[in-house]
Amino acid sequence: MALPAGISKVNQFLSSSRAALGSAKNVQCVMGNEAADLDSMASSVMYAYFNAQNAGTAGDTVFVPVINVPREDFKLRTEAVYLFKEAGIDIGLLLFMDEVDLGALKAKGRLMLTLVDHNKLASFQEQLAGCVVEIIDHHKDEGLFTGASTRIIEPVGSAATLVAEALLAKGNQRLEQGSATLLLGTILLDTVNLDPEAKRATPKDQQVVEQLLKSTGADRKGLFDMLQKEKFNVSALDTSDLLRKDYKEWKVGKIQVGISSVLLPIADWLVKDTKLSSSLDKYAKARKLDVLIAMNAYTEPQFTRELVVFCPDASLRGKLLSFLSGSDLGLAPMAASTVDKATALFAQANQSYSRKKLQPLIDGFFGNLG
Ligand SMILES: [Mn+2]
Repeated sequence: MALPAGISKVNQFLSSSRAALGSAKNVQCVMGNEAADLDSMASSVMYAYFNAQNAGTAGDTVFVPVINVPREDFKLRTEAVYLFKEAGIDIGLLLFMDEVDLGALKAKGRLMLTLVDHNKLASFQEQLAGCVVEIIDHHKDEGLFTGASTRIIEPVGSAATLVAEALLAKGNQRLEQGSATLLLGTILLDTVNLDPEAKRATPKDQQVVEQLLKSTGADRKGLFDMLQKEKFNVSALDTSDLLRKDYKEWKVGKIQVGISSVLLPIADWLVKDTKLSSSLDKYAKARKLDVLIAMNAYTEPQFTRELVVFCPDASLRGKLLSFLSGSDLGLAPMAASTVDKATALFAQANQSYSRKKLQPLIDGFFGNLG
């Protein structure tokens, strides 16, 4: 398949900025937020490209997008995997957080930071605060970095809208097809295809989308539907990826608990992974978990919830399972010959139990164990 028009320029930019990391006097990193969702990733790539175009070949600063998660995590964002591919961007050329030492660049006085899709650094990155020179964001203004040379913070539906606006304002009435596709798909996903009922889209999002549509020739609904579908398409992920895609872990008393939201029916999971119990065991051991819970949720066609409880300690497992079975979760055991005793599978009738609601229930139980 031929690449979208113009995207080779973006790939060349990514390649040369990576290559110049070691030698450039100043490194201006364009960094999205720590959740590294599609908006953060697309906005950082396109805004770094915009900065580099503006700066031209003169100057001793290299502009580089930095994806704020390890490379290993990119595949978990299945909608991003789809859209970057559709736009023609070579993922191998992107720079991920485990591939650059921002602290070392800062120590050498070479680091400048542009924050996109956030305007407050994550707590583990607060030591970089002195390096922030630009902000492009759509979250609530935290009132920080007021001396930044660019400080665009507007409550639009997507940071990509503000990045697209900057690119379009630079005399480009049209963007190259690949770049426009990346920005357009991101805005559509963030605004639920500009749906007024979702209350995400602003007039500016609408206006930018209209302009981007001219550059891509895309079918708006078709692109949105594909992205929405790919967001829930976990077929490329194995059990460990499925578990860590949307995962929280905490300690109650002496008990280490992990809960994952898994977007797959248990029946499909058992087919996909015929050694599910040993995969759960491996995941739990690596994180020193006493209990690992998977909350399976899917719409096929009705919204359905199921629960997997993995607990190798027989005594703890007995207490936990009788507590959960007696709760208002509405659990009905499911049988599967391929899982061992440590793994309990349930259909869950009470659909109101999201992780937010299950967590305090579990906390209460383990808290009372003493
Ligand atoms: Mn965003």
